[in-house]
Amino acid sequence: MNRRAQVVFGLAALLALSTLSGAVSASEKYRTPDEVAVALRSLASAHPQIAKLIPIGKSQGGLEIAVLRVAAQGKGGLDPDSRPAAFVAANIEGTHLIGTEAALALCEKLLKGYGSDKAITELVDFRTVYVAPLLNPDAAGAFFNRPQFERTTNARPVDEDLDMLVDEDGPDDLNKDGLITQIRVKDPEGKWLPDPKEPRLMKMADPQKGERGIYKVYTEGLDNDGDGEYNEDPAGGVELNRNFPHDYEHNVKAAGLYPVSEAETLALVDFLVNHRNIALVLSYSNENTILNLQQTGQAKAAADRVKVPRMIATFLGLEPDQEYTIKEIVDAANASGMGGGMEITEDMVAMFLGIGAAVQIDRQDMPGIEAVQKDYKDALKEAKLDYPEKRAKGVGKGSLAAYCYFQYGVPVFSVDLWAVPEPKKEPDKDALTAEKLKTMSSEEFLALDEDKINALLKEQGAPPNFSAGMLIKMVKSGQVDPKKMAEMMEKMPKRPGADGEEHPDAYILKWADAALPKKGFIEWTPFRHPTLGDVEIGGFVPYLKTVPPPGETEKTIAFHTDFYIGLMRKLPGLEISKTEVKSLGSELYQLTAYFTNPGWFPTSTAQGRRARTAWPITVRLKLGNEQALFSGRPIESIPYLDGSGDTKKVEWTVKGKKGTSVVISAATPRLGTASVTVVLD
Ligand SMILES: [Ca+2]
Ligand SMILES: [Ca+2]
Ligand SMILES: [Ca+2]
Ligand SMILES: [Ca+2]
Repeated sequence: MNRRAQVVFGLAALLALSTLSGAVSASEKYRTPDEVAVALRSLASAHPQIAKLIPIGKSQGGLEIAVLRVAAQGKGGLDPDSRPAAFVAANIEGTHLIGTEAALALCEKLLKGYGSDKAITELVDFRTVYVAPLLNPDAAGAFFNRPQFERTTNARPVDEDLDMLVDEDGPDDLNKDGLITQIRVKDPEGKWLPDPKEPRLMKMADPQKGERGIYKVYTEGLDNDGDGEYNEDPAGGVELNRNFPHDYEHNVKAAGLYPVSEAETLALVDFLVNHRNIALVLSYSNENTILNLQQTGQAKAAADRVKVPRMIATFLGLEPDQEYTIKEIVDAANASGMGGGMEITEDMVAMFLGIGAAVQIDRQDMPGIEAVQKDYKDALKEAKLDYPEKRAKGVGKGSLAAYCYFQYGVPVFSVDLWAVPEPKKEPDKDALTAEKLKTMSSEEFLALDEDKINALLKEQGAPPNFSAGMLIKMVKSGQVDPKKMAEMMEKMPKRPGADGEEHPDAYILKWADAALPKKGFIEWTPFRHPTLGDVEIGGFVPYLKTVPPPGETEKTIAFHTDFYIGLMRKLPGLEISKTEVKSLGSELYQLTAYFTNPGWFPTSTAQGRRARTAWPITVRLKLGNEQALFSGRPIESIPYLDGSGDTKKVEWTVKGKKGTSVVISAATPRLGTASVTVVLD
């Protein structure tokens, strides 16, 4: 080989190697939609025995959407597309770039671990994993555009302001910093004012608190079409994670014209319904449904006119036999003072009367979901992954997760992988805690500084009428001792926002200042706007809240890859675990077959059964020509098997010659078929 050939060969080998390893790792860079497509193709071609690339469609913008199937052929006697499978969805919102990287990392781990890692080998041999790393490529591509504008919509052109022009007025990078941020301009008609504690943040004025707005706030840009509105019709149209057919918001433009109106959602739903073997859906999205069990929130009223239960009707001054519109019930409820100062809404009434879409996790499914939640929280703690739990976002209306749980009828879990970290409170060693209080004598308590007691009260979210002075008096008079007081405090309901009324974005700003100085928040800077006059441009940079800085992704991706593989290993299954044959004489045999779910999840969810999208298990007994069924039925149905080895049996009495055989089978689309041949003996 001459030197030039050597160099060329070396380069080619290097290139091949970098392609095989799936290009650049997540911590270094997020991949563009094109790079994701390349990575998927190279993963599939590097592992032809167990990986198959399945293109499922194209986005509105013409970008490829693909699923990588990871499954060993033929093991377990079932075709990969008809044995229990998990579907892993990623980046349906388009802003969750870390989800795409996590899905690719999962593919790599499964493909590389096959043959060396026992748990992965077993999973790939007997189960099937479908991974869709990028479900909203149009929106995801926006991350790589300059100027950068955070976008969650696909490329469907929509006339947002109904002026017969489409996508005519998007944002403009006026200060040429490559980012679309915000404009604020002083205006007596404005509804915004700077937050008193953190004037860089803008808040809506609350007239009830005597606040008056002094600013108008816009997305950075011009009124390109001169219609008086700014950036009212940018490129892009539909938010895919609102376009699925459950609890769909028909009156929201961003949700699409009708459920599954979009190329991407249609491709995905088509894939799901044509792969009836999918028994578990796992998602990487902005939702964390493991920590936040709230489902789609509250139902929109669906029925036109309803009757009100007698007791409530009487209370509201309505006739129990008459039908009312939801609006009439809402008005009556509010007039009755039943809300105790809280406004009663249509959603509340709909929820109470049980009309509209199902929005709560079925009670029977709860224990399983809570067990996963507990495992997850324990694992997070053990991995020392600090996650701001209370910020976890629940399932959205019309979302993929809502559709898959409520209608497709399988267990669904979504994790968001990363969120802006909650600022750590400086632990003050001298600070008084409820724990310390418990061990104190009354004398020790009375020797305490009042400020310390007040700090503890604030920390515990005590009502404002509780003060140090009051507690000291109570202890002095012997009404209460410190131990009792500590117990009382622990039982006290926590007031939300007890630590003063902090702007909801204040913690994000604190974090951005520390982690990304000058790069997370653009300081408000004066700018001469052609039509708005003297304005300031500034605000949070795009993607700050959803895309973690490089270097913060590796640990959480590795953790969640393992957690999701753990969940996939819990997939339900269907086995004929035992058969018994008993001779009753006169060529009569009693047959008993035991059907077992070896998996941890039940064979179907209660919600799936309620929605009628969970198939029962069909058991068949196939007799030979010279045999006859004496008792029992040739086809039996088992509604479902619970998790963790639940077993049900079916019995028959068969008349047949000794030594002949029958075939017993059990089948359900989600779990495939199991069968066994039994000899009459
Ligand atoms: Ca328009
Ligand atoms: Ca800019
Ligand atoms: Ca305009
Ligand atoms: Ca317009």
